[in-house]
Amino acid sequence: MPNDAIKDVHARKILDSRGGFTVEVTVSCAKRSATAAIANSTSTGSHEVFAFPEGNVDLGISNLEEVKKKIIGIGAREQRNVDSALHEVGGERFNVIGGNVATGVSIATAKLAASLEGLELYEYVYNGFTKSLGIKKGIPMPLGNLIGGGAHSKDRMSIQEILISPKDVSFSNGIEINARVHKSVGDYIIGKLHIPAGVNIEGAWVTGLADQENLALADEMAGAVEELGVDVQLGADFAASEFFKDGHYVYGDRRLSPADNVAFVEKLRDDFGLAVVEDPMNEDDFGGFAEITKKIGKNSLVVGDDLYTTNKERLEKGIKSSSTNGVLIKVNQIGTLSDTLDVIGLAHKNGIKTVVSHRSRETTDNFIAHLAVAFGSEFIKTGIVGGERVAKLNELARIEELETA
Ligand code: 2PG
Ligand code: MG
Repeated sequence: MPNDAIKDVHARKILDSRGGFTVEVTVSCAKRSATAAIANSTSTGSHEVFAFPEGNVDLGISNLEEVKKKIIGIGAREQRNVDSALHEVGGERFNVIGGNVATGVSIATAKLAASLEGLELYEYVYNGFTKSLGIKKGIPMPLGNLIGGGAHSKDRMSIQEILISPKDVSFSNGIEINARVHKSVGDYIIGKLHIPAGVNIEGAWVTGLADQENLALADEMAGAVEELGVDVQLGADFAASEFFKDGHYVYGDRRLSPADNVAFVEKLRDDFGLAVVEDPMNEDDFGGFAEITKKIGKNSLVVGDDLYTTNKERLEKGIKSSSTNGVLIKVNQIGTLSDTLDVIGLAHKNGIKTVVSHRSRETTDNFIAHLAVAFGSEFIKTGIVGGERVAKLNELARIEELETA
């Protein structure tokens, strides 16, 4: 047996950042092991794989015990073979072992192979997979969640996330600027507006203000750092499927038809200079996305998250319909690194930009920082504060140091 042959696969139940349960998986060969912890979500896309069989973490773990024989014996460097075995035993849309368990095995395998090669995870993924696709590795910009609404906050704002990203700065400078804007929003709403605000599950401010009021607030606070000579762009993850009710988009007491929503999104883009617009339409409305992309895609990145769920067939459909010029990447939406690499390859071939993203109920694992570099992604979308969020940001600052040394 070659010395990278997988000898054991072990999944254990761990807490996510919201106090729910998720898994981490340890994959071992003769002399080494590696572990990957996988996040949970709140606004889950309908077309994602199932995170756990029947939503039950314990069942995912016990089902993996029964089927892990298929994975044992495969070389850790044989990522595609491990991921194919996961599909064989995992069930349709991973309904047998769960997408989070599959993702844990898949990412832990890549980490183990990287460690056997003596490489950082990002170098291993880049050298072994994405370089040959013509992708250039690079440090993404931080796209940070500043003000929250929607399913993540359950307050007055329908839009799920108001995001910020500084332009033309280094990554480590960028996270400092994002943190500064985040702090100034808190100081302003608590100190000046006397709103007893708090932060949501991703560390974004929950203000009790409505959509446009929050966008105006974010715009003002982002503008305040211009004196430092830095331009901070705004973005928004509408997560519109969450407030698409009976054929209408519901913003407070306003109900917009799909056509009116297209116009409204365009107006918000114009009023607040949104550089990134994620999921502005319902998750199956490839045509509605295309209308928005036609209107604003020249100057803004229109990103599909629930629209694509990191699924190659759905991205193919989006490319045919010119639905977006960007795709959000979350490995556990599809369940394996190989499937994710297929999406990255397809996006690259078609000039679609990629944004690697955290999930709302995270772990302290930092593997998405490495993937964002290896995938040559434009942005890494994560929080601005909170241990499980800064775990990714600080790892990217370390990688930036390695890459610029
Ligand atoms: C999103 C993500 C992360 P969730 O919608 O982009 O912010 O949320 O993990 O709840 O799907
Ligand atoms: Mg989203």
